[in-house]
Amino acid sequence: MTTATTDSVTVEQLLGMQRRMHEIRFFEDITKDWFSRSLVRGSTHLGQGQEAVSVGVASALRAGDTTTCTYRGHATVLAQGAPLDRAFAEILGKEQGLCRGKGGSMHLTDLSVGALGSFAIVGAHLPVSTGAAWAAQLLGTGAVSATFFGDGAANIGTFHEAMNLAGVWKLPVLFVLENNLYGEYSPIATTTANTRLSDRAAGYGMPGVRVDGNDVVAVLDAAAHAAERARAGEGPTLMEAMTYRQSGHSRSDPATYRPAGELDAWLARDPLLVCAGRLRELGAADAEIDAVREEAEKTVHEAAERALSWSEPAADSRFDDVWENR
Ligand SMILES: Cc1ncc(C[n+]2csc(CCOP(=O)(O)OP(=O)(O)O)c2C)c(N)n1
Ligand SMILES: [Mg+2]
Repeated sequence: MTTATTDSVTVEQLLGMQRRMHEIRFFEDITKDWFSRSLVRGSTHLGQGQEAVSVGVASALRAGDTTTCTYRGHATVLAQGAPLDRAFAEILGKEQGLCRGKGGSMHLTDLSVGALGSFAIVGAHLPVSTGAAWAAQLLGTGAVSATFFGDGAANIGTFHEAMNLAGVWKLPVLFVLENNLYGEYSPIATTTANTRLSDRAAGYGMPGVRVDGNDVVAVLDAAAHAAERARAGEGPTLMEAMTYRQSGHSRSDPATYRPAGELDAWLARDPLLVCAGRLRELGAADAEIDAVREEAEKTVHEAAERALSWSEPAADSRFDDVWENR
């Protein structure tokens, strides 16, 4: 696993990343609470514990770059810069939601920040990001596409097809594999012969790196290197970020299948704690670190209140934006 030093970041940058991770954590906690109070229809897939992957990669991207992600995608879309209140509104099915309330938790999308979509079909989005990268290559924009997916998705056909095409055409794609050790309720070793998924990059002619996905600095370093290669025309990278979802697969899963002690070991390496440690290494004071958390809490709670106060879509708008009107 590649390790990182804090040489590549300033205290200010890292405090910004810590703030964003706190915002995402508060967002997920509030969403969980809303589901338990039946304020939301459908299901939700929370990603507490995986925030450093999205925030680290987003910090390596720039305006014009694009992302796609999964149904466990709140963090990725928020890290790209989607507004908290409109993301909350989408989950609540409100008119002001990112997709005017028609997508919900599993489909957060915000084209204005390059977030091309969250996909509920496992693996469906890897070819979408590969296509966006092909467009960037043809148009010479210099943009990079990052696609986020799970360890389970690495066993889906589209993973191999997208990786192969990106490898052979040297497309500017960053394949971000969030290895959280489980696909739904199945531990990775019960579904996957070689659990070192970064090895698969070799089959498609691209570098494969395995990073500590709970260390936002390690993720940033690896993503910045991959993005630089992609922009220079050197092609895609597979980045396997080792991480852990602290709750179950979806809201209905109590995750009782996990071995005793596993969750506690990962909670001790919570990305917020790891980042706070990094900040102290850089000389940040505890008061600064605490202030970032408090500001994030206030911002997210205010956004949640706004979203709750917004209205339901009008019944006669139910077919608007379902098909493209030409
Ligand atoms: C094509 C397809 N097959 C099965 C499912 C059901 N399903 C939803 S999530 C999931 C597990 C995916 O695991 P992983 O890729 O590791 O992502 P994680 O949920 O751990 O983030 C499965 C099998 C689906 N949505 N799409
Ligand atoms: Mg998984």
